[in-house]
Amino acid sequence: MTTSDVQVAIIGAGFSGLGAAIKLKQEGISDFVLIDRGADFGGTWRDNTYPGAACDVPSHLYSYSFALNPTWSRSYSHQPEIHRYINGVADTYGVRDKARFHTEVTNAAWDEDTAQWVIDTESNGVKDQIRAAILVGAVGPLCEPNLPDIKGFNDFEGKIVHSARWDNDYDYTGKRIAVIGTGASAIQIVPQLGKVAAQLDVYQRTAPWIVPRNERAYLSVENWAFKNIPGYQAAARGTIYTASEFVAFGMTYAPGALKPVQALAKANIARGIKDPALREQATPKFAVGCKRILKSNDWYPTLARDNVELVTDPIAAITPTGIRTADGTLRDVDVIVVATGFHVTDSPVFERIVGAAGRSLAAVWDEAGMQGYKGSFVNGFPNMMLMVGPSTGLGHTSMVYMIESQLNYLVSYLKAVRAGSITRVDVKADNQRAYNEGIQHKLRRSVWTNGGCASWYKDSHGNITTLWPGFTFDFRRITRTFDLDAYDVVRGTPRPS
Ligand code: N01
Repeated sequence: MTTSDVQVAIIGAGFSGLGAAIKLKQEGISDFVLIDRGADFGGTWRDNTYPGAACDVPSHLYSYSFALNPTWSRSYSHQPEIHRYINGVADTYGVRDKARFHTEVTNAAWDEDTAQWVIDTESNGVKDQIRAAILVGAVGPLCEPNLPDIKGFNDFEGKIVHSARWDNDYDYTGKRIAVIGTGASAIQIVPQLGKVAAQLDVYQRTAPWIVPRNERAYLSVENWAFKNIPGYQAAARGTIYTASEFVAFGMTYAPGALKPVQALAKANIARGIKDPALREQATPKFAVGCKRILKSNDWYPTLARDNVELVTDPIAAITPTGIRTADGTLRDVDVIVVATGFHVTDSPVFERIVGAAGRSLAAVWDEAGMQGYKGSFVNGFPNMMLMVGPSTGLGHTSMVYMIESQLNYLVSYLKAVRAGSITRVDVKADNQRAYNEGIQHKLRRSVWTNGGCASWYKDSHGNITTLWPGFTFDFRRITRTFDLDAYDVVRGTPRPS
């Protein structure tokens, strides 16, 4: 095993990890490493290769402001194009040589003596250790697939595939397929499988709200304008951004303002499904916005297909040949697709990050709930900045906007560390507590709390600790400058490792 020292170690090479690498380079910091278990940049956009995978945030908003892409081919981009974009940005900004791909972080522990993070990695069976003054955790909340806890799950003798670990070599044509889940992933997969499956059973526990998806290919004249007319693309971004902030207003401050969205979604159901019984089954029973509002034109027409059955009776068990529902019906299938989401508030990654008191992030959050300060720092975990940490998620607009706000905070933090010869930074417990109380206070009147749904937005304590409540420009404002006063700080020269 070899050990190397770096100033900064970034874990995760998705949108946020890549953004962090670019900002470090621009700040003149070259002594850093970026670690990722995958084969290249892209994070969730590298891992989710299921048929129909696409973004539901408009293309021109779903990109870095410092790396605009005038050549998006569609109003909503599909996974291969976003994956290419991210890798293109990595090359343009020359950070690929900083990446260690196919490398898993098995443990990261704070060493008080040297004021460093000690990061154990494994790559193809080879163990290594990296010691870093600063750790940037950029793994993202949607990286660890959640397999459903259903009786008999391991007994199934056919093929089981999770949406985020798609098998593109398998031929799904003519197969009897079951899809468990009706979230953002499932509503993209099901219409594609519906076209090729002999029989497709869609197991729905909670019907989602789905509005039409206004997707189209850009005309060449539009791409010409995005490329050649100064400010045209920025104006497009600004328009999309402003419109989506109105939705944020409805979710946090005035849920009644979401009524037009509900009307749009109901019209979408009526347009896609003629059978009143099926229409009733597909109609959500909770307030619009409580769970992510989805976008699709082909979900409801697919449910109405002859080879598709919407199953709403609860799943009782998985058998060697299929799925048995509570009413005793067994539907035999060749393939089970589990589109059952991710370990967001209970990610196994949290168990591998060990702070100053020798306790893991998982243990700390299990006890206190998932919380941090400005989505970036966690008391007891010095010199560690999380990207897309607690209370930064969004249900309505581009996460890249939030990521760029955090990148501002990261740069400001690094400047403060450098200017003040700071070796240890830990957010004060009182500041973290007050910050989270403010967030929870705002959330009390939100649709996520009062909308009558269960969702992955909530942690094991039942608190919504994944979402940013309110306008994203407020988050941009509070992350503009690193507020050193909120932190306990140690200055001086670190002891050598
Ligand atoms: O996962 P989900 P996802 N038995 O957790 C059901 C982003 N994303 O992968 O609603 C039966 O939303 C569960 O049922 P219920 C986006 O942020 C974005 O779809 O809990 N069913 C639900 O229907 C999104 O929010 C894009 O009752 C079970 C589904 O599985 C996030 O990723 C595309 C079950 C899980 O839905 C996650 O989306 C894709 C069980 N035991 C993803 N367990 C775009 O940009 C779970 N379910 C378009």
